[in-house]
Amino acid sequence: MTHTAPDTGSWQDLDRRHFLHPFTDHRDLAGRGTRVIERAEGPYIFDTDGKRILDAMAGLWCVNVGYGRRELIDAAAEQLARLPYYNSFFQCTHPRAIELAHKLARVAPPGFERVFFTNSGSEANDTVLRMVRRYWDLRGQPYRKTIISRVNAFHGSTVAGASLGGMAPMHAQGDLPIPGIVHIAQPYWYAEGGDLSPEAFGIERARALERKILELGPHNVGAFIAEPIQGAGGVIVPPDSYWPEISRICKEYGCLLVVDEVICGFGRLGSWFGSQHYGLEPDLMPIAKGLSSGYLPIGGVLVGDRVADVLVAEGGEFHHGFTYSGHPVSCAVAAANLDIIEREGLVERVASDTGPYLQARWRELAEHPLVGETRGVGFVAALELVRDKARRTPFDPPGRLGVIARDIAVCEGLVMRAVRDTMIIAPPLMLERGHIDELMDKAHRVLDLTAREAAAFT
Ligand code: PXG
Repeated sequence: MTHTAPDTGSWQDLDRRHFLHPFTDHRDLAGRGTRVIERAEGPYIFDTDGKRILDAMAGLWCVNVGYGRRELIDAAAEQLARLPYYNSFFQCTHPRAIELAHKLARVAPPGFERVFFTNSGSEANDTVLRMVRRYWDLRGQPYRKTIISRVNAFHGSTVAGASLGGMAPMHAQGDLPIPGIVHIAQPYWYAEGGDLSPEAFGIERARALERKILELGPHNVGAFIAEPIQGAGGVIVPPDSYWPEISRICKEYGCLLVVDEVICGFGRLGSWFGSQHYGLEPDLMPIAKGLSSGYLPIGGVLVGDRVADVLVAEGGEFHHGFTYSGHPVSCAVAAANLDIIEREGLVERVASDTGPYLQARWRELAEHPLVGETRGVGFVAALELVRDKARRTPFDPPGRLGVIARDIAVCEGLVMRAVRDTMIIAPPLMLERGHIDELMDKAHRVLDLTAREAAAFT
């Protein structure tokens, strides 16, 4: 029997008829068609038309070690054959989850000895919500239920994840946030800093946390949650003054600090965790994405001793968990992934070699007439497309030029995302300098081509 693979058109047709994509306007998508990604190797993805594209988003911020890694494929295959599934409920456990938990305790900052496994970052943040509230109940302070987050934060798409996040379009669908979650303004200096210096603005936005805690009453506030650098919100790098002030406030009022490491964890900022880059001492760290480099779904919450000691010593049964908590195959792949990161020194490379190189070259783009600001840390970066550089005037309507630039980028063989009119990258950590040069050549060309389109805007 001969078997011919469907062509691009047939895939697109079936896709349109049956597949509801995440975060997608389906009627719009049906009109525009989809790009069918079929295989990947190293930092490149290939579509069904054979086009090779440099994936400067590492999938969706996750393929840290790059595509096609034999060790990860073998780890999955071996574990599938030996024990494809067993649960870790009812007094059972299995070697792969134990090994991964042990490895995580080794790479995590001191004071993080324990992990609760989930399947995604969203489930990790649902777990955070329940753990924070359980912790304060056990501490005899049951009023400390409110969690403070930030506008334009992203913490996932489940009900708790979307509520913790600060995305207005998500809140508008489904009557979110759920009670007990409130949001303060974000440290987005370029868009919201006005005449303040970045330093002054950072302090001002951190003090929004203090004002909110005092408004709610410190005895009612359980935790503050934030990404070290907001990812999906547009790679918002806070001014240097921001995090030290946030740390001071959390300590002063005794509220837990939850640092969402789903994007910044596992090397992206040139440190194992984004918390370390900013010198933070979190109580809980939700993780996912780079934990397995996206090869299989897995997430978790790294639980600091302050919380873990109470949950373990006094908590009794924690009525929470998932069928696939600590899935053996996902754990095997994640452990092999951490081995690669360690063996190849990817964190150190991003810290001292390829990260500084990428950032220096990315800053060149600030010379372009369309670019109002470039920013980034390690292997995550952004630039702002603006109509008037001097006045920081955005394009009107917002977001349209960003989509144009994104589409041009793909045509030029580069995945570069648009968040409104902010162009962002978060490439695989295994990029070599040659790949970075390729990325930059393409980015320059994308900006030049985008400028031609921008000329048509009034
Ligand atoms: N926290 C952060 C900081 C994230 O970026 C999640 C939690 C949720 O993880 P899961 O595994 O449940 O998706 C994320 C996810 C985008 C985009 O448009 C970003 C994410 C997810 C979907 C789209 O950049 N980040």
